[in-house]
Amino acid sequence: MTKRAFITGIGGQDGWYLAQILNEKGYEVHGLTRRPLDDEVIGDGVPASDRLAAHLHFGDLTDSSNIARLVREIAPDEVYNLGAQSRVAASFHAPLYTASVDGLGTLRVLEAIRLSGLVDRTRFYQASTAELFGKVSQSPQSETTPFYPRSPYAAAKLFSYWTTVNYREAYGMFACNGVLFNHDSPRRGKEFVTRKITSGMARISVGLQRSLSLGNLDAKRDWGHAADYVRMQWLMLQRDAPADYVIATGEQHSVRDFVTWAAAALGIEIRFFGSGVDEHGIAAHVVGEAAAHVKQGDILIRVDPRFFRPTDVVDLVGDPGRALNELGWSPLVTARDMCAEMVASDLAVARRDARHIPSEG
Ligand code: F7E
Repeated sequence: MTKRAFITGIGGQDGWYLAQILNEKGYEVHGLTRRPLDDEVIGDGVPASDRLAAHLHFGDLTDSSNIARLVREIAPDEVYNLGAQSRVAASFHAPLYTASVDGLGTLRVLEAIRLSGLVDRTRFYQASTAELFGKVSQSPQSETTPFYPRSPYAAAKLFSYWTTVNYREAYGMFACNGVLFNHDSPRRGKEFVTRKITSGMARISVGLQRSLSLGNLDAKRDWGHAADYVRMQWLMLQRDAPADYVIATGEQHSVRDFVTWAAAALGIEIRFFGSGVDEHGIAAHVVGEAAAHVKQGDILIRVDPRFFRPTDVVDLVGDPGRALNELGWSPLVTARDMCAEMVASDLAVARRDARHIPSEG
């Protein structure tokens, strides 16, 4: 029997990687998306929409009746609730919308499953987040670490986490939380710091941009690769019994480290001087193609307080021990290798863009 999966947020980074895996496993894949799939051409030259064999359904998580109809009609074996307003900084500007999508949206999907009489059939995965740990009380963070959300995004996700647990306990639903630490890839949106850095540095290296402005360079994250993390999302729903898992690499790096790696992958050695808003990243040594556009002493990185958050989460690192012990999962890609992959992809795009800019005179 062909299994049917329903992915909310199929148009996002994780939706894309997960749909690929499910396609390979022979699932019939359905996806909810607010807009036509991303046609952004990344380094591999292929638009995301070309690679997905999925039935797309238009709508979003604020629309209860649409979700109820879709769940009833699709009658999925597995639901992956990846849809979200996932930008933490934006959630401070749009807290009510964020609460509706990231909090109530989960309840809408769970209720649709319950009211369609699918509680015994449909397995449910909730995209929970390391942002739940927020102002952390212990390091590394595991399945037993207390939550302390620090943004409207995290507060909404807290509601979804506990709602998922409650549907498991109240109705016996196979419902799981994956508490995922940051996971990125060449398909990450440019509003997230990793892709902002790899895209910005690639553009600097080909002369399309002079410098890059960032916020808190001291923030530390546990970065993994999205392709590794969606494997774990699928694995969680194949267990005999539902449970919640932390998904992380166990390694922590700062935003400043990530900038240094991205620059190094482009032949630029960056050194940081100054502190706070006066900190600068300066090109100390440049080799290869970048040397045509970047000179020693150029200021490449600036700090702009516009990118600070009213309350930030500054010190995340996960303990993926349970995922390893119970599911045999461990990440294959390190943060630094992921950074190199993202730089290579963004460099291909920047070179294409540079060729299309008519030269002066
Ligand atoms: O920020 C700092 C920023 O926006 C990482 C989402 O997938 O992962 C993601 O949330 C850190 C923060 O991701 C800039 O202050 C410095 O401390 O890449 P980010 P995030 O907020 O960690 C979690 C697990 C999720 O669940 C979320 O949905 O980097 N930072 N300068 C900056 N961040 C951004 N965006 N832009 C900057 O210029």
